[in-house]
Amino acid sequence: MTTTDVDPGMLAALRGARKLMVLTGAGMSAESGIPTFRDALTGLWRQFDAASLATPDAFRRDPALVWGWYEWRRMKALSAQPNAGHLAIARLASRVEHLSLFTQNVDDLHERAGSHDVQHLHGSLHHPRCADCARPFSLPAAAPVEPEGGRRLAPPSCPACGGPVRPGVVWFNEALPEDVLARAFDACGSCDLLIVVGTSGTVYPVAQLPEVARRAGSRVVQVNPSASELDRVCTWNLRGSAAQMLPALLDRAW
Ligand code: BV8
Ligand code: ZN
Repeated sequence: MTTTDVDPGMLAALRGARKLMVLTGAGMSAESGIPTFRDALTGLWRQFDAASLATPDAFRRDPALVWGWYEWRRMKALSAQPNAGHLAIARLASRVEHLSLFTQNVDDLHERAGSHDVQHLHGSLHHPRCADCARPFSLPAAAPVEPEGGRRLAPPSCPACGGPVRPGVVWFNEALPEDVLARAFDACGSCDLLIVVGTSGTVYPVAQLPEVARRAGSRVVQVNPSASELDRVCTWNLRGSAAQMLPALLDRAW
């Protein structure tokens, strides 16, 4: 069922949920000013699409092009603020017995909104590591200062082995963190309600989680201003933005 308003059945499912799972994608951070993965890239990277840069091959081929992109994105993430949708999800945790939050996003806006135990299925901009020996690398606390149009930037060298430092994200054709993915499948299989926010449902294995939840008997609410690959799977498709619909859901439920 597709609706532009919060539905009484949805509210009852939310109020009655003992175990609630939330899964977010790039649309969750759109109203914080962070471009989604679907949005065209700009500046130095405008002739690329994100999926072609977010790969180990792209980094091997041109580490400065890729590292410059991630530092520009890290600057954007650090200068962004959590939006009303992030804050609503953080508030939700005190309303239900058990909430598990999984995100495909690599920013830290859920954490900065007050959510705890945020599970990053695709890693994080804030935890780079050595591409060779995997030793974690500490970035300076201050946000990088990158030109708006971006620039090529050679990645730092690992102090232990001299290898190039890489972003702590999961690239295409890289395995997701096994423990986080296993927890996500467990949560899908046991939650009463899954709320999916701001994802096109096009990237696997995460894109299959809503269907896993439905098959396990959960109901699924999707919050997205547009149709997505997940429409056919979700119990309710709530057409609206994260920053509008999530506070409305909470305000109407309690
Ligand atoms: C793997 C981190 C195996 C990096 C990302 C064919 C079929 C099935 C699978 C595959 C296939 N070919 C290849 C694969 C596998 C591949 C894949 O799924 N490819 C796709 C393109 C078909 N998957 C992988 O490679 C994964 N790994 O399979 O490994 C393996 C196993 C063992 C050993 C080795 C290998 C890894 C995938 C992870 C890639 N990394 N991100 C970075 O950020 O740079 S993915 C990246 O795109 C994001 O993290 C996100 O997860 C994903 C999709 O983006 P969304 O979050 O959905 O955002 P998007 O822009 O797409 O959409 C935004 C949505 O928000 C829209 O719907 C929009 O309407 C909505 N919206 C907009 N504004 C708002 C809003 N919603 C609410 N409010 C708003 N205001
Ligand atoms: Zn190293």
